[in-house]
Amino acid sequence: MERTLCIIKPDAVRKNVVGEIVAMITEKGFNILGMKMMRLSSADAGEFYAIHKERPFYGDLVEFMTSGKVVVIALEKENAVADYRTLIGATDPAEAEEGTIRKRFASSKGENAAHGSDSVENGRNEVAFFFAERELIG
Ligand code: FUP
Repeated sequence: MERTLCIIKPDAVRKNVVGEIVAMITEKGFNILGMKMMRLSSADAGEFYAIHKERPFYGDLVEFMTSGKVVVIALEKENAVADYRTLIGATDPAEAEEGTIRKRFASSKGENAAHGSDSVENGRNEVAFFFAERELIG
């Protein structure tokens, strides 16, 4: 079983579409192991996106991710990482397929409604970044 991390980003929380996104995820057969609403600190968002530290959009990304509440969701399923990437769609909503979370709810490449882990290893690491093992219910 693979794990992957979903973050429903501040733009989607502000649009009141948390429920619709959770429904899209569970309809695809993902098991929710853990879910919590939180407001990220700059330190947390900066560390989470440390891989992008040298990119020109890093400052705006950290600012956006700390601009309001997020919902972090630990997901499990066979082939979870690739299947969840398919469900969220391309980073840029203009390139995202019909029926994807980003096509429906994202407004730009920066404010794109949902995060998804990009590899099996990152899926496990990103779930562990936000959840203690005892918080995860199989
Ligand atoms: P993704 O894995 O689809 O979330 O995309 P990336 O890991 O490439 O980017 C992570 C986040 O950085 C995106 F969700 C939004 C932000 N970003 C920008 O703001 N501008 C860009 O050109 C690329 C990414």
